[in-house]
Amino acid sequence: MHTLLLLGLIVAVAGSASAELYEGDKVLRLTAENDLHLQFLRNVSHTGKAELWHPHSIDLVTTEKAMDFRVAADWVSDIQAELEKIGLKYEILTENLQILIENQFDRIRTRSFSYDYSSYHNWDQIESWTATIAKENPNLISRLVIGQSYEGRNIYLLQVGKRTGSPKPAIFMDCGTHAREWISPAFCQWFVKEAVRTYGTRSPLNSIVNEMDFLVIPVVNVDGYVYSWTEDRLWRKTRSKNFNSDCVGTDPNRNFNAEWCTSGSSRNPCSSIYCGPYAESEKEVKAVADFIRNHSSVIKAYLTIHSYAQKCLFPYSYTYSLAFNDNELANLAQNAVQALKSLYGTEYTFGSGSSSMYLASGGSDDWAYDLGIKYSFTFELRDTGKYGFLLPETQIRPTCEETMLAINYIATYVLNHLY
Ligand code: DDK
Ligand code: ZN
Ligand code: ZN
Repeated sequence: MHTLLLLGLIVAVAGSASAELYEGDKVLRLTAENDLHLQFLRNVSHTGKAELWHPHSIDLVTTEKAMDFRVAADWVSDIQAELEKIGLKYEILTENLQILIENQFDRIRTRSFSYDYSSYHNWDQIESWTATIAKENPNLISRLVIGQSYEGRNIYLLQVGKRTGSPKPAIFMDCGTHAREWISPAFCQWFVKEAVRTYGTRSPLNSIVNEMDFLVIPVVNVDGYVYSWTEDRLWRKTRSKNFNSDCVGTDPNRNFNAEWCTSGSSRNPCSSIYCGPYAESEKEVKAVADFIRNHSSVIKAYLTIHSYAQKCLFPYSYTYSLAFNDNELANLAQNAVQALKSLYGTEYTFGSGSSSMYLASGGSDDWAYDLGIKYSFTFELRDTGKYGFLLPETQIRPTCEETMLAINYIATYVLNHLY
């Protein structure tokens, strides 16, 4: 514990800030009502004046569904005028994105520091946390390095489960695949902390870790995560160089070998959903895929934690076709989001990725599912756009607490339906 405290103090003093990349940028929520509106949205996003924030593929914009766009400062007044001219209704979600970003970093800089799970942590802190928590709980947690990132950082996996001396079924869960989705690594840390806290008690989580192993990667995309702390808070992709372009990075969740680079992904290295030069081109993706392949006989469920949208998704995302156990997955998802809602009333939707979100090929959940892991879920945590990726730290605890209920539900179900 002392190591962590000391480390925290140093980091709190050093702080970190993003360059002013988003000064004056606004986030607008728009609902297109006709083809003219759709055409306008496609045009502006191809010019780069506005960017569909999340979901990411402009060709999937339809009428009826509200869509959030980040509008670059220089174009805000032009675009607002255009929107009014064509009668496209909008709501301003964020007045000035840079201020929201700076507020978050200010709070991180000025808070009195202790390793608490209701704060966002930078990579150095998380890395030393993985060492400490494993060391302090040798009968429950072991730490493995499953590979290195493009920039040479270790990718850690925490095996969380009571040592029984015989092989146990396992649930694999990864966080931090997308750099800017900070609530995701915060959740993986929360989960491990809860496993430690409830160990030896009569809690559902304790029964789970007695009989199964949770294989948890707190941050998959470590380079991107670091970059989101130091350079660009809204970075999504990896940080690998592209040979044919000055644009950096590949979308790790389009880089898995599941109908790779077909629908809902881009061959343009500048796109935030760039699929990469080939499947598993990213070292981080290869490390995760290799680990899962090598342990596929014990892994009974795959969970990947993202934000934001408040959704529980399951295969498929690369096609509108249904998974063979679609009914079972839908039931499971429904019960999981119901458990989640029971705590604070937070509403999640659920369904296959393609029907509930958008077509997206090369995703880890579809890949794991096609490998034979029949319980495969993508969680999109809070919120639904008010803060989006800049979810305030005050929401970490409630978000993690409610998400625990959904994860516990799924884990218990899997334990009772081993295959
Ligand atoms: O990768 C995405 O675009 C989101 C998380 Se930010 C998930 C999309 C659904 C699952 C894709 N396999
Ligand atoms: Zn994501
Ligand atoms: Zn997301």
